[in-house]
Amino acid sequence: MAALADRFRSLTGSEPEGFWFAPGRVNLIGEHTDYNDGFVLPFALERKAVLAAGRRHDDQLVIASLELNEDVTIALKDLAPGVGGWDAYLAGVVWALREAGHAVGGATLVLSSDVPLGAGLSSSAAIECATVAALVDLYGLTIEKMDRARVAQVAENAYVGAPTGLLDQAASTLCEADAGLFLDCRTLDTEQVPLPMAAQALEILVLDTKTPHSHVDGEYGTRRRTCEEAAEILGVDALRDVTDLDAALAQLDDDTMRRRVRHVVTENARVLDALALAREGDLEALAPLLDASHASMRDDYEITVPTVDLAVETAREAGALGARMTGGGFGGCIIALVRAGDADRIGQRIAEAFSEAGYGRPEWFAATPAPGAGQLR
Ligand code: GAF
Repeated sequence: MAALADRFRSLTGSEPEGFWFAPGRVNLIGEHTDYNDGFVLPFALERKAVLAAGRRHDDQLVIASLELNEDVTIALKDLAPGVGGWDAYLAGVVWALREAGHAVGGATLVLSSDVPLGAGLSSSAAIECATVAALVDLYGLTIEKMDRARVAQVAENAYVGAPTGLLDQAASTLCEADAGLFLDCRTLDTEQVPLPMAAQALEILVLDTKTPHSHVDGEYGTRRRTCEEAAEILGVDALRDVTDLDAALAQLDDDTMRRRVRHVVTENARVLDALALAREGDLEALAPLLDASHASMRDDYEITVPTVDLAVETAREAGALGARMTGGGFGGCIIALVRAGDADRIGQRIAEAFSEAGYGRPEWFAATPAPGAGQLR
């Protein structure tokens, strides 16, 4: 925060009005269900994007990044979708708030984030949600948390141009410490689900395979379009509405489409099963659901890659109770449910397997469910 304040002072000659943050997330279960009006169960990480922020009175947006050592100045009147690079994640939020009719003026926003980029841990949602949190407080806006998440999603969809669902922004905004966030992406009902990992002598290993992924890439959009086409053929609003999977599969001619539908429908069921188990407080029982989710993403949704599959298999061989890829796919991170104290040993074992296979060294940490966006001071 001292470095953020220094940079803020060098840009403005004054002190920041405050510091705001929003976290990255892992998704415990419920992958590619959000844009099918389905269910998700993420939790927030301690890794976060932090902003030193203050209002400006010259109708300019000054955005700086400590890590990139860059700054960008944009006039509010020039904000337009498709414009900008890394700064679009912040500028897009200002644009989305103003489009929604909120009285937001200029701002200086100095960013630092320790959420790894392109690792499937929602580094972009963390930046967007921290920006929403800062602007809401700076400009005295009244916006409920779910609507804040939706503004951040508009920034991602319309301004940055990535056709993602609400999972990441909802997690970054609404999660609470020591809990998962169950979200029904149609009704937007939520439930904070206690995840007392330590009390049950468990922990979640998060391992970054370092195989980068990107949502602006075509594969995510292709999966989404296939789901929408399938819903249309099946005569439902969204795949969430498929109640008889076998009957639905019998109506589809295309094998790829059938497998995409099977993933979404079975994944939604797994989230509901996971919710029921977590409500009962039986966290170890989540393990087979994590394994089944991974198999479904690998075989039916086809969004895993060899590094991710090797990490999951090795985690299990090394004693993880269950493991799966987390996030949008095509690289990024896995999570593994492990006995307390095992995370580092299992991470080391995966690193050895990567080395034997000629892959680069992964990075890992044990995750604790952390709170969503807010003001630091
Ligand atoms: C990415 C997207 F941003 C989310 O909306 C979600 O679809 C996820 O991939 C897959 O579950 O993180």
